Amino acid sequence: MKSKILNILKSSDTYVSGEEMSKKLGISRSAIWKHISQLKNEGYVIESITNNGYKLIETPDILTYDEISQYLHTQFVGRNILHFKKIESTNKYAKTIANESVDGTVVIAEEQTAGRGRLGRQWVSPQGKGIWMSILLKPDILPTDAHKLTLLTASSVFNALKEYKLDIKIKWPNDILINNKKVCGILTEMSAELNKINFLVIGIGINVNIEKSEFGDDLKDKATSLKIEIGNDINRKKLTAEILNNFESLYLQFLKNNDISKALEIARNNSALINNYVEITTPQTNYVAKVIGIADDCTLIIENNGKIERLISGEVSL
Ligand code: BT5
Repeated sequence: MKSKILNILKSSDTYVSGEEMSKKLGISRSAIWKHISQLKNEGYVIESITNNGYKLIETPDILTYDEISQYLHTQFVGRNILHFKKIESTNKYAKTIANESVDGTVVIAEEQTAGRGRLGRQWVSPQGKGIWMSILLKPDILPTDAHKLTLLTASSVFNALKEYKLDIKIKWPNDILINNKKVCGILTEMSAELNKINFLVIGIGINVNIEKSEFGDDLKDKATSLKIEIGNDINRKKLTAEILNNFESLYLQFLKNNDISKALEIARNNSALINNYVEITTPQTNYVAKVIGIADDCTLIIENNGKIERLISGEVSL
């Protein structure tokens, strides 16, 4: 109902009376007023004048379904969006609601107070400056194929960012870089049995409108944002939808024909690693190797001391 009221306000450039809305929607005028109050709480600036009605003056920069759906072309990914002003971590939350939530649910927060990277590392997620979201999926694939979805997600983000015409590279397995600095990180987590995935949560963090001065000393030299690279604010709503649109299109292809070739092509053609010497860190050791390519199963092909090896995941630094 709140969305319907918002749509009526959005499509009118004059005042809409409470009575008119109450007739149209079949609810009382006090119910209309309650929904208007909720919208104001979300940040919509709505002017109300006695005898005249309500007028939408300003729409907030928030990543709710009401704001994103105008750009969304998906069948199911992002059709249920759970939006939070502040949360510990969207991945953590998505895992707690996974069993009772529909496939394709997206959890989005304006701010994360305990955003996480891999191995429990911190992910900096300031309020209203990025896209901090998690996609919940329930695919009928083998747990051993789950890592392919990290690559597929990276390729989706790449596709969505392509229009900005920047020097964007995918750093296998889970980073997107602009001018060699990290603009996006992906964290895929799953709950699975040996042969069956219960659910997957794919967390995507993108630095959108963060200023250079807002990165702490530890990140200043290795992180960037779209705003830093482009020089002006970017529409987070459109970008969020574009990522979900691109993701669903690659994901459906993968589910239907087990075909990941398109995502692989993007990851290969725009790889930050291929043909470079990198340092690989495993829990046991670290060593330098040359990256040869990305295999059809999405593992990284490296040449280590003359031997060709494959990595399924890992810490790779340039
Ligand atoms: C990642 O881990 O890159 C995965 C990041 C996933 C974040 C999303 S946001 C929505 C969802 N909810 C969550 O709680 N997480 C996901 P990793 O490869 O381990 O990289 C972590 C490292 O990146 C840190 O140790 C920092 O050095 C660096 N880092 C932290 N915050 C950053 C930021 N905002 N931008 C760039 N680099 C950052």
